[in-house]
Amino acid sequence: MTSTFLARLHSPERPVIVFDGAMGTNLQVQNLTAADFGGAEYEGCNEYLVHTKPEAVAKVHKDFLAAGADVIETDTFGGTYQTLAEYGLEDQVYYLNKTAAELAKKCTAEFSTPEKPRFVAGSIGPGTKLPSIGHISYEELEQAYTEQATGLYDGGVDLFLIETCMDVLQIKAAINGLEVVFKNKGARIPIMVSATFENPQATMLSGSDIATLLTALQPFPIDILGLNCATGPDLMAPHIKHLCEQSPFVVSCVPNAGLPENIGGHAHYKLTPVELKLAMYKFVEDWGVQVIGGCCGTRPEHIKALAEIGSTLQVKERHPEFEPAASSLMSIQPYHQDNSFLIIGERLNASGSKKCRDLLNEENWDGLVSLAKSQVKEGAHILDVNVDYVGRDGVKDMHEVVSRVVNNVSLPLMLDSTEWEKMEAGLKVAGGKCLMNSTNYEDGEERFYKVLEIAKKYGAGIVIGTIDEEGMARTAERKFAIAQRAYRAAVEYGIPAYEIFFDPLALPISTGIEEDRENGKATVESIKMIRENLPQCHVLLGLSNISFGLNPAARQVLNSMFLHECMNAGMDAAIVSPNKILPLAKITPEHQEICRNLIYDRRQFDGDICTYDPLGLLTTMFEGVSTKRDKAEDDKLPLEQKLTRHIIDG
Ligand code: THG
Repeated sequence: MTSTFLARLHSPERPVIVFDGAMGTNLQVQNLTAADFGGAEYEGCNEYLVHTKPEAVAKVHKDFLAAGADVIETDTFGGTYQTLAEYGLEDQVYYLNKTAAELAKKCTAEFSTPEKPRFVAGSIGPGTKLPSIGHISYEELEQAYTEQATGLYDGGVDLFLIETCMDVLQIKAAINGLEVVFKNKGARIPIMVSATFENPQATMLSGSDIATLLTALQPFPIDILGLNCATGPDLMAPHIKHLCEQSPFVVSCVPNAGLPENIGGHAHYKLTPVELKLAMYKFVEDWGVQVIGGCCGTRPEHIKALAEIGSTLQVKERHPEFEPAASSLMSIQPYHQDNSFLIIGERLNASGSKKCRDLLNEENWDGLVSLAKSQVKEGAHILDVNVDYVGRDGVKDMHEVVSRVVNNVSLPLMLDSTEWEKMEAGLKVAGGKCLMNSTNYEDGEERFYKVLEIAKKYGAGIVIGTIDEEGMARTAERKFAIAQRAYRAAVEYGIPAYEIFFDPLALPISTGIEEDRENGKATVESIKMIRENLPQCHVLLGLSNISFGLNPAARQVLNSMFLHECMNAGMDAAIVSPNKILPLAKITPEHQEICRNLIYDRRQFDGDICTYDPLGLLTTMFEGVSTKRDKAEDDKLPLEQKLTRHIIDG
C-alpha cells in the first residue's frame, strides 16, 4: 500500500508540509472545567478529553485546519500505558488512542480537497521515564509503544509522529514498537521522528548532540527527522542546519513560539506569527527544511502564517553527505580515520585481560568503568566490551557494565561476545550506535542471520569473522571466499556495506608450530583481496592475537609492525591496546626486518635444517626486556638489550 502522505511528501514539486500548533495551549484557552475532564481525578489528562469532551479537541483540530495546516496531530501525546497510569487509565490505552485518531480523521475529512489533502499524524510523546538513565527498561517501553500505536493505527492515522524525544534509546524503542505493529498489520505507514534539544546545553536530555542523534537513527527506516519543542527557531538553527547538510531523511522543524518565559508562574511564549514565519522562511528556502509547524505556545495565527509559506516557497534541494560512524550516547566517532585506523580499545575484555576478569568477578562496576575511562586517555576511538567468563551470567554482566559505561564514557562501544544474547543485552541499554563483535558461519546460517537481525533492529554496525561451517579460515583464499559470501548475504539482507567490518583473523605467528607460520602472510594477503573486491566495507583485526605467548616487549614491537603491514594492505580498524602501539620510527630497522621476516615467514633452510628463524631471533633479542624502564636494572643489561629497551620506551 502506498501512502498518500508519502506521495505528497515526495511529489516532484516538493511541497512544504505544514503541521498544526500546540494542542495543550489551545485546550487551555477553552477554560475547561474538572467536569469536562470527567472529574477532578482526571483533570490535566488531555488524552482523556477525546472521551469526555471530544468537541474541545475537535475545536483545536478544526481551528488549525481552517488556518491551513496540512497535518494535524492526534491528542495522544501522553497516550502510553505508563503516562495514562498516572490517572488510573492504563486499561484504556487502545481505546483512547483509537478514539483520538478517529476524531482527528473526522476533522480532516471535513477539510480535505484533492488540491489540499489533509492528514493525521498519530502523536507519540516521550513519556516521563528515560531508558538511558535506567528509569524504565527497553522492553517495557517497546511494548508500551506497540500498544499505543496499535490503537492509533486502527483509528486510521496517516503517519506516526514520535515526538519531543529526549533520549535516543527511547526513540529506538518507539521505532521498534511501531515495527511490531507493521508486522502484525502487514502494512507500513510513514514514521516521523522529532527530537527535543534542551537549552542551554544544546543537547538532548540524554546528552546526545545532533550528530549523535543522526548517526544513531540513520540505520532505521524512518521518513522524516527533525526537532520540536523546548525553544524557538533561533536556538534550533545550528541543529537544523546539520540535519539539512547530512540527513538522508526529510527534515522537519516544529519550534515553540519562542523560549518560554515564566510570568506569574505560567509559561508565556512571545514569538509572533510573523517572527515565526520569517525564521522558517530561511530554513525552508536556504537550507531545505520541508516539514514545518508549531509546538508549545503556537496558536492558529502562527499556523496561518506558516501556511502562507507553504503555498509560496520553494524548498531548497538538498544533497546530504552522511558520514558512516559509531556513536556513544554523547558524540560520534567516524569509521574513517584520516592517516590512521579506527582504534578499538581491547582492555575491557574479561577473556583477554586478567585485570578485567578480576574486576568482573568482584562485581567492581566502578573499577570496570575506570578501566573503560583509562582507554579514552590512551587514544581509543571505540571500546570493545567482553564479559565472557565461565560460570557467570553474561547477559546480566553485559547489562550492568554497559548501562554504567554509557553514562560515564564518551566513546562508542563494540559489544564482544560469541553469544548474541549478551550482545543484545548491551544494545538494550546503549542508546548510541554500537558495533556488534561478531558473527560468522561457524554454527551455520541461522546464527549468522540472527546476529544480522539484531544489528538491523538496534541500528548497529557489525563485525564478521572469516569462520565457516568448516572452521577458521587459514589461507588467504578461504578468508576472502568467506568474506565474499558474507558480504553478499549481509548486503542482500539490508545491511549497508559501510556497516560491515570483516575480520580475516589475526592468528598467532608466535607458537613455532609449523602450520601457524603462514598465519601472518595469509592475513595480509586476504586484507588486500577484501579491500580490492568488496567495496565500502571495513577490515578489522584483533591485532594482539598475533603475538600470544611472546614476552611483552617483543609483542609490542611485533604487534606494531604487523599493524603497519596490515594498514598498508588496506586494514582500517583494529582492536588494540592503543598505548602499546609504537610508531614505525621508534622501531630499529633491524627489528623491523626481523618482524617482517616473521610475518611473511622468510625462514632460510639448508636442506631440512633451518639456518635463519626470525621467531627464534625475536625471542632471544627481547629476553628479559621489560616494557617499563627501570634505570638500575637497565644498566646491568647488555648493550643490545639496552638499545631495545630504549627504543620501546621512546
Ligand atoms: N577479532 C575480533 N574480536 C576479538 C579478537 C579478534 N576480540 C578479542 C580479541 N580477539 C581481541 N582482544 C584482545 C584482548 C587482550 C589480548 C589480546 C586480544 C591480550 N591480553 C593479554 C594476554 O593474553 O597475554 C593479557 C593482558 C592482561 O591480562 O591484561 O593479549 O581477533 N573480532
